[in-house]
Amino acid sequence: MILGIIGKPNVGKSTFFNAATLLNVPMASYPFTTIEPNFGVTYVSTDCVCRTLNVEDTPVNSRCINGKRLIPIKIVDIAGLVRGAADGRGLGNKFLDDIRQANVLIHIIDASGLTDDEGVTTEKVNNNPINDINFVEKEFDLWLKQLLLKDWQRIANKSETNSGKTAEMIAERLSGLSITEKHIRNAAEKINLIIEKLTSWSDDEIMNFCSSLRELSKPSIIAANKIDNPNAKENIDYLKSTGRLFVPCAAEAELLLKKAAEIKMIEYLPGEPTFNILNSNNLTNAQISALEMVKKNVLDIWGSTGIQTIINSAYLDLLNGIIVYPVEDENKLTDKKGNILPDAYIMQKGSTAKNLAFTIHSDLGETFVHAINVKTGLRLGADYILKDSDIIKIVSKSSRG
Ligand SMILES: Nc1nc2c(ncn2[C@@H]2O[C@H](COP(=O)(O)OP(=O)(O)OP(=O)(O)O)[C@@H](O)[C@H]2O)c(=O)[nH]1
Ligand SMILES: [Mg+2]
Repeated sequence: MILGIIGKPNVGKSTFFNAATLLNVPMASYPFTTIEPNFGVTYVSTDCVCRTLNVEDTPVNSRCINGKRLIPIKIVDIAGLVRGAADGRGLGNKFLDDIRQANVLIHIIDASGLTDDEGVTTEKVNNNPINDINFVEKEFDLWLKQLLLKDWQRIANKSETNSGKTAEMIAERLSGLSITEKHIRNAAEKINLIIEKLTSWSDDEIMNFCSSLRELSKPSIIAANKIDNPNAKENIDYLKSTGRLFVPCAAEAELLLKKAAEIKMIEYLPGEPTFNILNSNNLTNAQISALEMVKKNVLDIWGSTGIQTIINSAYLDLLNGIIVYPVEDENKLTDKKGNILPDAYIMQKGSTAKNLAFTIHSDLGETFVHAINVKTGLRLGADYILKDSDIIKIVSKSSRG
């Protein structure tokens, strides 16, 4: 699973990426600072079961800080997108090619309204963030449509003789885009189009199909960035009135806090509404005033920088993720080496005990016998539907030796 960051140029995509990963990719106040995609690792954060069980854990595949389990995920930051990109403007389709593997998107907009359509910094406030959202999504849909139309006639001809295989053929055409046959079937069904009758689809219907396919295969959350700027308030109120899923955020503030925490200047956990200065005697006046600005303009008004909420929401809400903790020793809650609650896995809601076994290792899936719900001691069958925060022992023929 990969989390992709998209948006028009200069809205703060790379700043968000750096804040999320603590990498140092270039950020600047002009468009197209980023050209090549940046890949990194960030974390989904969840309340760890160690607290409710009152045990001290020793995580292996993840981290646990103050009772928050941090599970690593991949994230990619790409070039900005301008109107006409699908026809080659700006960096053209390059951006779109870089995002093809993403399973879920964070779509960043500049809530301060101080960047124009092309991402150039302006004096005049642009008060319609929905326009920015719409054009970025439209470029995505146009790009998808171009890809699809490349093979349209062949798929249409074959579909007439080989009814039932159309979704499979489209999935093949779009392979490498993390789009499945199921996405394709559901996308058509959602807008009442019959996939087997695609030869009769109008141009508008093909375009609607592409939008529907984008929404299902690359669900997105809007990150309304730069909320430290007072101009943002009006745009945020406006966004609220539209009913779109969005989270206000301040990428620059998060970056500053995380960097300060990294050098032990402050104590700060992503997502928290406050931070503690560890030793104010060592701070310069400039550092103190930067931290005060973050507190005054972001945390006190908005409750958090929003970055962790957005990452969590992408995985846990949009991708329907739950967290499960497999262990090998159900009494000690350990793996073979004695690590306590070593691993946390993000699984999709609806996944079964057997799915978990396969996710851990294909051998474990193939030789699955049953599972144990460690909290209740109950024996579970292969079809048991996992719940959030479950601790599971998989019993397999191989594990029974
Ligand atoms: N006020 C404010 N400025 C921000 C924030 N996040 C980013 N910026 C500024 O916005 C400008 C653009 O930031 P980048 O991260 O380079 O933006 P980008 O979207 O990656 O830009 P491209 O790669 O050119 O598409 C920089 O001057 C950042 O300092 C924020 O939370 N608040
Ligand atoms: Mg960038």
